[in-house]
Amino acid sequence: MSETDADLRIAVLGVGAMGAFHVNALSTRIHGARVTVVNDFFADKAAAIAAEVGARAVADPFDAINADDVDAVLIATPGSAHDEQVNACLDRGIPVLCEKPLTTDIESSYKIVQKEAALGRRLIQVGFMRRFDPEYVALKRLITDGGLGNPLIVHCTHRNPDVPPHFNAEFAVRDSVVHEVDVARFLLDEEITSVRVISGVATSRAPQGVADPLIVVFETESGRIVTDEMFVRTGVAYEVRTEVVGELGSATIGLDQNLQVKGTDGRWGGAITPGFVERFGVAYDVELQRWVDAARRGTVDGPGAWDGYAAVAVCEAGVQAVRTGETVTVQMSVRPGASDDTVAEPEGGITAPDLEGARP
Ligand code: ISE
Repeated sequence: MSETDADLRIAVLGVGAMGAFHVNALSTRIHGARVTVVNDFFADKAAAIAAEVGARAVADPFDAINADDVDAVLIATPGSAHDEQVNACLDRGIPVLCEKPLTTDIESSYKIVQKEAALGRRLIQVGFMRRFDPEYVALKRLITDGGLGNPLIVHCTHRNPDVPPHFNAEFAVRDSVVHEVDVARFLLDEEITSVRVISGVATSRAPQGVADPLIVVFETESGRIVTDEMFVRTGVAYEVRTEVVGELGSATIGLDQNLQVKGTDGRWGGAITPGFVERFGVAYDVELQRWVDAARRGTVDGPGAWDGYAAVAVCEAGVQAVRTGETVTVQMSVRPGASDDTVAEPEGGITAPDLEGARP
């Protein structure tokens, strides 16, 4: 940026459902930013989304990253494209918000961690939006303030109403369980050291031979246990709950406690959340606003390359656990310049997000 108070000019790579959602947010609800360039594998899709927000469509993602009218990049392309695209952002020295996964294998993720460390400044944020959800923020604060005493166990439930047929157990680990991996690291402030995946009777909604649901059991460095029920074809709704059990009590989030109605039909109840955009819409917008604000200050204010790498490493162990049925140890290299804080935390700490102007 030439002026510190100028809008952050953003290239969005990949405008499938998530990328298009972010383009819309950046153009309507997020302050201090504007989308100048849109890129997608499908040129007509890029052109249509670009036209909606007064941006230009660029066919080559690397031309988009290196364009003169781009100060920062948001990557929402398929995971297999992330490695080269994130590296190109580092080469140019501009901030990048990359949807998970950081890359699709441990080695390339670690190389990115090392490359950013060598640059001496943080440029990468990874799209673990749950860290910006008001309920997760409140839970984290409760733990940090000692309200639960020593947290002993985290129980997670992650249910999707439906997914495409290619979504097998390994895919579910990489694409869905990855969120609980980050949540566990965020809430407990320590690394995950081993993973076990148990599958029982599968739902008849799952394709033949696909294990769904799964119970994933993580162990952390200090020996805490995290359980995750991962069920991606419930046929019901989007349900993400987290309960932390500590020495002084327990706390639960994600109870869908919205408007409760008692009707003349003799029934009572509220609305169930259909999908992740509805459940985490506010979190996505807070994430974007904090990323934009931080980028304009020349910094990063959210989960970074190390968190992306750690998630890839744990998911890789998770995939091995699916394949072998064994408890698999997570293989992680040393964090460059590691100090006591091994789990990166947002620069702004765990303060409640400012929701002003960030409602989907
Ligand atoms: C999806 O990619 C997400 O990120 C959602 O948050 C998660 O609930 C879903 O299972 C994933 O497929």
